[in-house]
Amino acid sequence: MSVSSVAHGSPLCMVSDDLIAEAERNDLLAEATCHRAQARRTDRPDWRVVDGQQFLGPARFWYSLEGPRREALHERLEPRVHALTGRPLRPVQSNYLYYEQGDFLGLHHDQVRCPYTVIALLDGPAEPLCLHPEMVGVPAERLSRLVEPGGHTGGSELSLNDGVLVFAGAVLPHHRRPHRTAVPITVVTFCFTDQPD
Ligand SMILES: O=C(O)CCC(=O)C(=O)O
Repeated sequence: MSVSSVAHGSPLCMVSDDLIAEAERNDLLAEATCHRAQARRTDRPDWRVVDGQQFLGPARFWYSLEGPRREALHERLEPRVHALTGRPLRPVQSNYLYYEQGDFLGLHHDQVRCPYTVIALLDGPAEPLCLHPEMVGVPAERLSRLVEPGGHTGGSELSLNDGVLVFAGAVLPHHRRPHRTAVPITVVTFCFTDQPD
């Protein structure tokens, strides 16, 4: 998928091969690797709804909010994301995510305050992220009836090996299937908001 559908005049999903430079990616991987040992665990056996709209399905993975280099890149991404999406946005939250064998991220939305999320693969044999354009606009309580134990199935597969994903994660439900191999993967995510400080 390169560019895709458009919702309310804004692109739902884009893949960029130059949003993050190779040197920046290597720098992030080095930082993510440093923080791996202190990463925190998300282990959410059930779904829940946040802010009345954000659906969060079951999930199991490690994450780290540490990382000044990631935060500095988040700031530098702002004009690049503006150029891509046509919208002035402000960096709010970013994370390193680590998936080991069996870890997954079930069907979910990103935070309501973030019209765009940027996701890049830093390391490892990642399977595709699965996007669900057919579920845009489906209310959270209806998504809850679609929850499957251990993640989810279906969706349009998007390989993070093709580039950096810039997408409307707050409205476009997505999931990552359980990671199958013993070699872990490391992912970085950056959220951008249009809300005032
Ligand atoms: O695991 C991934 O590739 C993306 C993580 C994700 O979906 C998210 O942070 O919302």
